[in-house]
Amino acid sequence: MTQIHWISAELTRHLGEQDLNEGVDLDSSGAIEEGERTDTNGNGTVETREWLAFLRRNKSPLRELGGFFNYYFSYGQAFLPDSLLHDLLYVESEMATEEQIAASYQKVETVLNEVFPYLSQRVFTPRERLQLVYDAMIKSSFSMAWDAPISLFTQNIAIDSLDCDTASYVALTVAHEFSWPVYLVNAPWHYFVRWQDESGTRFNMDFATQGNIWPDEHYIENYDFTTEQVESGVYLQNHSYERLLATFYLNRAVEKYRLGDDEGAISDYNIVIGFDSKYFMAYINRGLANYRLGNYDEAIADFNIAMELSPTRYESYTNLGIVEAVLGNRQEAMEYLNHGVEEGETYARAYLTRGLVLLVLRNYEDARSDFDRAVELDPQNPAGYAGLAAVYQITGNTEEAARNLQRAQELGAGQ
Ligand SMILES: [Ca+2]
Ligand SMILES: [Ca+2]
Repeated sequence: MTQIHWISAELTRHLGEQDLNEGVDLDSSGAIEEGERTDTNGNGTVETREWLAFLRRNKSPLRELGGFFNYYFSYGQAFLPDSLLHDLLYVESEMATEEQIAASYQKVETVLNEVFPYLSQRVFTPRERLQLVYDAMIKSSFSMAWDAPISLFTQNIAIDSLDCDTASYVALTVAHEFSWPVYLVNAPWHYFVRWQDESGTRFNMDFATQGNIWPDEHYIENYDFTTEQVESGVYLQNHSYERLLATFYLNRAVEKYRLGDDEGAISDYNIVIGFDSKYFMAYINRGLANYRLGNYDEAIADFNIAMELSPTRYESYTNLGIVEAVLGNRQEAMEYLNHGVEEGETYARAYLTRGLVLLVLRNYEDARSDFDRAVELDPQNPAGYAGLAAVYQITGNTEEAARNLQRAQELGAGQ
C-alpha cells in the first residue's frame, strides 16, 4: 500500500495536491524537512509503519489542521493507520457527528478486545477465527439485520444493528488487525466476507444470515446473476482497496438520496464509479437520482450500463420502463416493464411498478393483477395495498377500496 485514502484525502483537502510519496510540507515552508518525510527508508513507497511513524511524529501539526486527524488521534489509534475503519469513518464524517464517530471506534474496539484474548489460547482454524468475530459481535450487543433501515455505518452503530455490509466492515476491520486474508465480496444488493489464503483455504461467511458459510453457487442462484458476471468481475470478486472505498461512498450516496439530496448523491455516485466502473448498484441508484432530478437522458444511460453489467437483474428494465412511461413512450415502457417482470418474477417491485403504469394507462384489470401479485410476494409492503385501493376505488368497489386502504395505512403507506 502506497497511499491510504483517508490520510491522502484529508491532507489534500487541507494543503492542496502534493506528492505524498516523499513527504508532506506541513509547515508550508516550501521544503520537506526531516520530520515531514513519509518514505523514511527511501525505498520509493510509504509502508504502513512509515505512515504510523509519520502520524505519531506530526501529531501536533496534524491536530492543528483539524478535521479527521482530530478524530483519529482522539478515538482511532487502537487501529492500524491503514485500517478500513478510518476510511469508512472518514467518508461518513461528512454526515456524522463527533459522538457517532467516537461511538463507532469504541464499539469496534470492543469487538476487537473481545476476540483478542481467545487467540492466545490455542490455534484456531480460519473458520473458527471468523466465528469468534461473529460471536464477539453478538456479545457486544450487536443485532444482525438483513437490511437495516439506514445505510450509514455510524447510524447502524448508534442503534446497535448491523446489516450485511456494516457487519462485514466490522469483521474486515478485526481481520485486518490480525493480518487475516479476509475480503469483502458482493452479490447484487448484498455483501459478505471471504477468507482466501495462499494455502488454498477459501470460504465465504455471511454475517447477515447468522454467520452462515455459503458456497459461491448459493449467491449465483439466489441473487439473479450468472457465472458470466462473476467472470467479468461484476460480482463475487474479492474487493480491492478501491472497490472497498467505493462501497463506503455508495452508502453515503444512498443516505443523501434518502434525505432528498439528489445532486449530492450523484456526486458521490460519481466517486463510486471512479473507484469501480463495474458497480451495478451505483448505476441503478445514480439513475434513480437522475430520474428524480428530471435528467431523463442521464437516467436512461445509467440504467443501460446497469443492464449491460447485469442483464439478468430486473431493476434496469423496470426503471427504464418508468422513464419511458414518463416520457410518454407507452409501447417502450410496457416492453421494459414486461421484461422487468420476466427477470424479476419474485420481486414485488417489478409488479408494483408495472401496476402503477398500468393504472395510469387505465388498464385496471391488469393493474389489479400486478398489485395482487406484489402483495402476495411482499405482504408487509403497503404499496401493493395502496395500489389495490386505487384500482377498487376507480372501478367502484368502495368496500374493497376501504379495506385495502386501511391495510396500507396500518403498514405505513406514504413513508
Ligand atoms: Ca516543511
Ligand atoms: Ca518506504
